[in-house]
Amino acid sequence: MVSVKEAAQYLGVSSSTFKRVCDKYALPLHRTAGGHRRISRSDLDHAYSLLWNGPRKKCVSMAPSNPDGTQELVEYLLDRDIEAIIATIFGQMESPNQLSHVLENTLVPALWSIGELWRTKQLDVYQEHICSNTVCAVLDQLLYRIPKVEADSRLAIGGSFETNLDSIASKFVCLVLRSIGMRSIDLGCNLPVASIAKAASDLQPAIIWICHTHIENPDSIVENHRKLRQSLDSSVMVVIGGGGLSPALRKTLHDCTYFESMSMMVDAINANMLAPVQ
Ligand code: B12
Repeated sequence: MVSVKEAAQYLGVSSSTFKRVCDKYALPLHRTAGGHRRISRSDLDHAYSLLWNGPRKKCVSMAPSNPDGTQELVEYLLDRDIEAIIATIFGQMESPNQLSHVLENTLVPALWSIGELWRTKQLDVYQEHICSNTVCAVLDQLLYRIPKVEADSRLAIGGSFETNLDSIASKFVCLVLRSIGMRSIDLGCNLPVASIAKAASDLQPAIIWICHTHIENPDSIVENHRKLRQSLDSSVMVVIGGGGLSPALRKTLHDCTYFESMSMMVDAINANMLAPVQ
C-alpha cells in the first residue's frame, strides 16, 4: 500500500490532482487504522497508465537486470572495496566508449538497490551514505583511468541546481562525456543559477548538463531552467536527466533537452543529433 504523497510523486502530479484522478477513474483509496489514505500498488500502476496513456517505462536507473551481480556490487560498496568495483567495471568494458552502458548495468542498478534497501529499512542511512561516498570515490578514480581527451575537443560543464545535493549523477555524466572524447568539468551540486551562468561565460562550454535525481520543488526547477536559458548564448545546449523528473515536469521544461539515460545522450552526441535550443 502506498501513501497519497508517494503515489502523487510516482505519478508526477500534486496530491490534490492524484485524489481527483482516483475519483475520476473510481480507483479505491483505503484507510489505515489512523485514518490515512492508501492506494494499492496495482491500482497505482493502473492510475499511471490511465493518466499517461501507457505503463510506466522501466527506466535504466531502475530495477537491476542482473540481480546477483548487483547484489555483489552492493556488498563491495558497503565494504568500500573500490578496487573490486573498478575491476568489475573494466571487466565488462572492451573500449572506453562503452562506459555509459557498463555503468548503467553496474553502479546505476546498485544505487537503485541501495535506495530500495534504504526505503524498506534494510539499510540504515549511514550505510547508504557509505555506499554513496564509495560510488563517488570510484567515479573520481575512473576519471583518471580513461584516456586523456584532446585539448581542443568540445567542452561540457554541469552539476545540479541550488538546494539539490545530488553529486553522483553529475559525476556519472562528467565521466561518460569524457569517455567519448569530450572535455568535461563537473561543477558539483547545490549550484545557484548565477554561478552556472558565470562558469558558462568564463569557460565557454558547448554543452551544460543539469542533473535532477531528487526534486523537491518542481516550480523552482522550471524557474531555474528559464533563468539559466536566458543567461546563455543560444548556441549552448542544455541537457538534463535524472530519476526525479516526472513526465509532467518534463513537459514544462522547454529550454533544454531531456535524456532518459546517459547512453541515450551519448548516442545523440555520436549521431550529431544534439542541436542547440533556439
Ligand atoms: C544516494 C542517494 C541520496 C543521497 C545523494 C548523495 C549524492 N552525493 O548524490 C542523499 C543522502 C543526498 C539523498 C537524499 C534524499 N533522498 Co535519495 N537516493 C539516493 C539513491 C540511493 C541514489 C541516487 C543516485 O545518485 N542515483 C544515480 C543517479 C545517477 O540516478 P538518476 O538520477 O536516476 O540518473 C539516471 C538517469 O536519470 C540519467 N541521468 C541523471 N542525470 C542526468 C543528466 C543528464 C544530462 C543525462 C543525459 C542523464 C542523466 O542517468 C542516470 C543513470 O541512468 C537513490 C536511489 C536511486 N534510485 O537512484 C535514492 C532516492 C533517489 N532518494 C530518495 C529520497 C526519498 C531521498 C530523500 C527525500 C530522503 C529524505 N527523507 O531525506 C532525500 C532528498 C534529498 C534532496 N532533496 O536532495 C528516493 C526518491 C523517491 C522519489 N521518487 O521521490 C530514492 C529513489 C530512494 C528510494 N528508493 O526511495 N539520496
